[in-house]
Amino acid sequence: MTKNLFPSNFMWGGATAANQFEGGWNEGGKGVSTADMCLAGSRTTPKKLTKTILEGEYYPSHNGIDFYHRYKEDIKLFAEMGFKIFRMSIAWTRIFPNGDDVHPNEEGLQFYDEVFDELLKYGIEPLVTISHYEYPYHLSETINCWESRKMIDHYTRFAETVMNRYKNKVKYWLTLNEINAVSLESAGYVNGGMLNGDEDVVMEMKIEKEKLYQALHYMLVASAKAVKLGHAINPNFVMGNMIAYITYYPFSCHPDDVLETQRIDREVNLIAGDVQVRGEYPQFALNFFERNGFNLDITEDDLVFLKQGTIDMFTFSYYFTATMSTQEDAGEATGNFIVEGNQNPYLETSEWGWQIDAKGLRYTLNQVYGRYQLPMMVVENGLGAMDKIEEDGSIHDNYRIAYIQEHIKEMGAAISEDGVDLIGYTPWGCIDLVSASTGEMDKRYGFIYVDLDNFGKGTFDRYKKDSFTWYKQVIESNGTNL
Ligand code: BGP
Repeated sequence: MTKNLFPSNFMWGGATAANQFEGGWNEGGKGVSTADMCLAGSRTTPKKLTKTILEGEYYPSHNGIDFYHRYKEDIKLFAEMGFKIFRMSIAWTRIFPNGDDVHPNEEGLQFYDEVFDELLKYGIEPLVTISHYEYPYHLSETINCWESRKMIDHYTRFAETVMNRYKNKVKYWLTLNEINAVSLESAGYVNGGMLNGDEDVVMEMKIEKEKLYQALHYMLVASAKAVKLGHAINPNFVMGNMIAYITYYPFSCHPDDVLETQRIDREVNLIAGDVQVRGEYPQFALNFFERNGFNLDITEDDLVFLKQGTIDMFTFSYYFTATMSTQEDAGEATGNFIVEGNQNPYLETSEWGWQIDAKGLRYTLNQVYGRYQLPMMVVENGLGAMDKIEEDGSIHDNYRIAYIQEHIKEMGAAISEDGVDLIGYTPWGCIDLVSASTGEMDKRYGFIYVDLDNFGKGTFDRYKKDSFTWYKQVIESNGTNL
């Protein structure tokens, strides 16, 4: 036993997203989402994205891991681990099947009523991402989602509808998942719902940077409007953002590397974060837009909305760090297609090229808290790994335990030694689910194993991994028994 580093009301839990685990894609009046159009292996490189649902092809979001039908069983397992909080998202197309429908779909609204009731029955606080990596596909086809300003109204109507409906059941809300990721070229479709306009079934992602930052702007305005609405609907709401926080280190102490690191940190993390916390673009963002010749549609009204919708809590996902250099001989590229930069020779790398860096989490928490002084939650973190299920149904995932253990230690240090106001931790994919980047099942994060393979074959049965028992004990001891 070590000393207690976490406050007694620290919120331990886990995180999921509807498009990656719910399934029931065409049940209960649900419409087709952007995620529903992706074949396995195609989530961020939608070359195989189809305009029609092809007979006999496997679309991982269609069944997900079938939370839609098994939520009672799953929530019971979360409760057994002692979850205080559970992060999930609402499938937009369950509520507004086409995105621009006149009335919401009552059956969809009822589904989440039941899920929230089930969570509350066990004393688990829902943490709801209003929109996580899926949009009504109809809006992609008609207005190209976040390429269009019209999306702001569609989103705010959806947000208002769900916040009103669940105002007595949900207190913690996140507006848009990994909002800053839309500016990364690999995420224009997955996070922006943007097609490239190609009429053909086969698409290449060639969305220009300007369009991506324009999309980010519209999303920031939509997020601010949702925050403002949320505060009006229930003053007790805690409204948060959600940033894919990518911490970069200078590859060397060469001042050019340091400046390069500062540049990318600003472009990737700080533009969105500053706007959501401070309600205005920092000067470096405006200079960046100008330097690149971006002619963005940013109106005076937008600037007012940004000011009125600043967040109460800063949340982010944290998986890896990267290094930046201006030198030609700075070593290998990250091996992680999501980020640019170089490998860090001091870190180990996951099977998917993500460099594991627990101390980097402590550093990141301090950076963010030092900049914004808001309560924070780490709402995604974890190790994607292949698991082996033994004949007796056990799964010995000591590598996952080691990963999370190290990250928890660093969070504890950030709280107790550095004074960071961290209020919760929801590791990603607390139950195995479909990977966002690969669209496959074998990149698993869960404490709970789901019998399902990359081709949709399996019983969907749930098994407790070794990490299940371990995490239960971590929560029970409030992070002292690691
Ligand atoms: C984040 C997303 C999640 C998620 C996670 C892990 O970027 O918000 O939806 O899946 O990353 O990524 P992956 O599934 O690609 O391993």
